[in-house]
Amino acid sequence: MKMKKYEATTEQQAIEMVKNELGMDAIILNIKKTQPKGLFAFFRKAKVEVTAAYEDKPVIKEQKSEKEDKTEKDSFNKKLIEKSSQDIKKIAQQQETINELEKKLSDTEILLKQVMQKLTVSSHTVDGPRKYDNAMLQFFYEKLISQGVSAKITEILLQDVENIEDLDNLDINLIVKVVYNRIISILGEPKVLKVHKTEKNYAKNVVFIGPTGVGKTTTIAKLSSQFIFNDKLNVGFITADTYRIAAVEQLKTYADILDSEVGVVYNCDDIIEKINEFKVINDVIFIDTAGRSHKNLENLNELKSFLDVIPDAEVYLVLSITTKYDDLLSIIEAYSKISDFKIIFTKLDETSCLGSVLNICYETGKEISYATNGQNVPDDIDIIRPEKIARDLLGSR
Ligand SMILES: Nc1nc2c(ncn2[C@@H]2O[C@H](COP(=O)(O)OP(=O)(O)OP(=O)(O)O)[C@@H](O)[C@H]2O)c(=O)[nH]1
Ligand SMILES: [Mg+2]
Repeated sequence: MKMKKYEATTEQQAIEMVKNELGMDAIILNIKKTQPKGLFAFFRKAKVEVTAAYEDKPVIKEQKSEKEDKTEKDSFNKKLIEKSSQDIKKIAQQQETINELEKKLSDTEILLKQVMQKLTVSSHTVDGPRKYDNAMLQFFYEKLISQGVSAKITEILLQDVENIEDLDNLDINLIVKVVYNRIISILGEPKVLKVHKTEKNYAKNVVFIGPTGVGKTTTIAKLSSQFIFNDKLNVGFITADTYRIAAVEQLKTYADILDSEVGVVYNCDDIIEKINEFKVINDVIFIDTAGRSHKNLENLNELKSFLDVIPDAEVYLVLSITTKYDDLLSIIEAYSKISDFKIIFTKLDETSCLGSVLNICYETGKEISYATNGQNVPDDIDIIRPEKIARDLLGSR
């Protein structure tokens, strides 16, 4: 096959030229209108360029009579017009198919983008940080995450805001208010240790348990000081921590300052005996225990049998807020198996991330009570203030 281009002022003329020269079998490949360019283009006419393909063999024209020639020419012209209109139709159909394909492609592209977007959103919620379209929501999301609030709970906190209509015109104060209230409701009402002057032969038994070095003994000293100095109550101390060298001495030092008595116990019988002795003269007995790893089941079981013999024990699990959140959860889970308890958080002065407090309240449903924020006895302790934690988490100390 060979190709040749023909130029004429109309499409019809160009096709006629093709068929005349190359014969009826010539195929029209393309029809292009060319606009005149350059200076004086306005005065020149548009042209039509036709590209045709033909078999590479000469078209032999026989000598015919004038009449034969005319009839042949007429029928040739008729066929030519038919053929060229068929060619034009074919090209138009091809163009239509191309247009349809292009539309389908662009529809598929849009669909693909939507799927990708959905995939990104869901993968963010499962594996990584969530991305919010709204800049203010994104800001609060990052703020809460940086405070140690888990991604799951942060999303829960922002859910109420997300549901607000007209999100784009949100007032920042409204977001703060909504999230603040949600934090307060998750933290709940902190539980204070209530001790009253009691009749003889009754004392409240308050036990402190928890991992090693979290501040159990120091917290006992802080809390008991308040009852002795502010409420003028009689306080007795019992320690079951006979494992760590100087543990007894540590509690005795505080007890001496507070002018109180310390009893040391080694087993379950000892503790029952000591409680019976102390309850006669005291309103409250603070019982210190040895720090126990939550992974040591034998030690935890030993602690459990100890707790089981203490009448009406009010138990506090002491946790350092500096402990990794996942470990805090494991500690709470392990200790939950041996007793019910309220939580005291220590060492708040050593971190600026209070997210774990909120996470724990949400995930475990445990009640919270006190927070300590320094080594000073008796001052560095206070009831947990949910409003203060909410303010800290929202970055408005
Ligand atoms: N920074 C800071 N240190 C604290 C706080 N509470 C306790 N500590 C310190 O933590 C260390 C351990 O305190 P303890 O009271 O002995 O801890 P414990 O839980 O009784 O320890 P074990 O009996 O060995 O399990 C001491 O140096 C305390 O002064 C607090 O709120 N902030
Ligand atoms: Mg101790």
